[in-house]
Amino acid sequence: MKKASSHFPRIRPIAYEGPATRNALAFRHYNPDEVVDGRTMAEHLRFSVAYWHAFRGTGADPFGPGTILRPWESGRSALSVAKTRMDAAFEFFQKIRVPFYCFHDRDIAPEGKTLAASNRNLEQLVAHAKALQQATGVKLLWGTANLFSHRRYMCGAATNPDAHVFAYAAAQVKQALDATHALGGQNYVFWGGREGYETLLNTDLKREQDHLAAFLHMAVDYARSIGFQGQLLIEPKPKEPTKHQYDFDVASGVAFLRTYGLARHFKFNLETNHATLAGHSFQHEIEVAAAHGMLGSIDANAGDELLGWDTDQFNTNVKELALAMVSILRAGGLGSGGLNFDAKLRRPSIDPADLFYAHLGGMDAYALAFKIARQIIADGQFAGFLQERYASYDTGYGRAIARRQVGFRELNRLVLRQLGEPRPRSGRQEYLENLLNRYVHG
Ligand code: XUL
Ligand code: CO
Repeated sequence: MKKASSHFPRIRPIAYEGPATRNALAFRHYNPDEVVDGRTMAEHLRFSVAYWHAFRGTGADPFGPGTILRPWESGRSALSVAKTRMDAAFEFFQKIRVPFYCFHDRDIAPEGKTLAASNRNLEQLVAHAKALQQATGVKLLWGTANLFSHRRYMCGAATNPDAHVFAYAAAQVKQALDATHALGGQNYVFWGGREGYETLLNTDLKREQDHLAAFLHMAVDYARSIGFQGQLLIEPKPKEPTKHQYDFDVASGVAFLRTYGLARHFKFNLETNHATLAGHSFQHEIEVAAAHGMLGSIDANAGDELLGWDTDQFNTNVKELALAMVSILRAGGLGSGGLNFDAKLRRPSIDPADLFYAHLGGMDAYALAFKIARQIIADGQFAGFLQERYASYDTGYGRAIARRQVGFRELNRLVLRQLGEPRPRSGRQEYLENLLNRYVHG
């Protein structure tokens, strides 16, 4: 591999300088090498850059083409541009000090005229990525296939009414699984970009979900057949681009996976902005996934409270992230998952430096949230409150209820003869909100 000159000549690797630093290109809270409980912060947080936003995002919106012009986006052919772009990407990964990245097949390699040509392009870029991974130590958190941009997928991929499109999508995912496996990907993600509908007038909802399940079973079988050990993940999103998406949220995802005998093969990749689009908080989705033992990975971003679409912003809301981290840590962490910045620069953020400000801000916010969450858990005040709130289920008839050892007849007798009227107790919400503020703001 030819050693390219720097694509970010004016930016040095980002260093940890502590909370007091005035250097905007330094970490204030994220110290990748700091050891906490026997593991480095880098190992705890497992940050990842999303290739599609950081290196394919142009700032385009429905009202105008891209504004973000990168010097590496020029060359003899689409393939040579793809390779130079990847060199720039790995330089960025190193300088921003993320241990992982994620991609869609079509982010890293151009689509060809035929599937065979697309596959050949992907193979070339996988070889290039492999060399760059070896040279830098940056690893693949997860791979996925883009089954939503090309017009063939306008009515979905696995849920397309035309079996021909289903077959094409299967062939594409086969190749994307091969690529992910070849690069040692630790997970593989299924985000159902157009697996939903625009109108029920032309949609057989039951058949489409049956087909989606068939597709996922095929993916499980194929992944196992090639020896892929990574975790398979479903990424829920309620809408956008379709009006209704089948993997609406974690709860509907769990119901779908259980219905079709898929639950033991999958966990969830939760995206903050997808949670809020579904009318949930980020922490809610984490708690629901954790309750089912299916918390897999995080697409770290944020929406805008005033907008109803997926704005994919970098999240700097430490309070929201502290609550999320409490739930993640209580669930035992993310395992093979990580914190992937599925977030993009705003249209006017056109300088390469903006890529650095954006990611380091997100990393610092998560690192601070991690520290706050650890303090909250260590102090045990919230946990103690919860334990006491539910204590009546720990002994006596309460325990018998929880263990399903009593029924309506016994409880009816108990209330009539002994317990009488319950004595309500305060939920103490305002007290708890104040307590939380003390941890977040001091
Ligand atoms: C879209 C989205 C995707 C997935 C991967 O909203 O989040 O980028 O993360 O396909
Ligand atoms: Co995402």
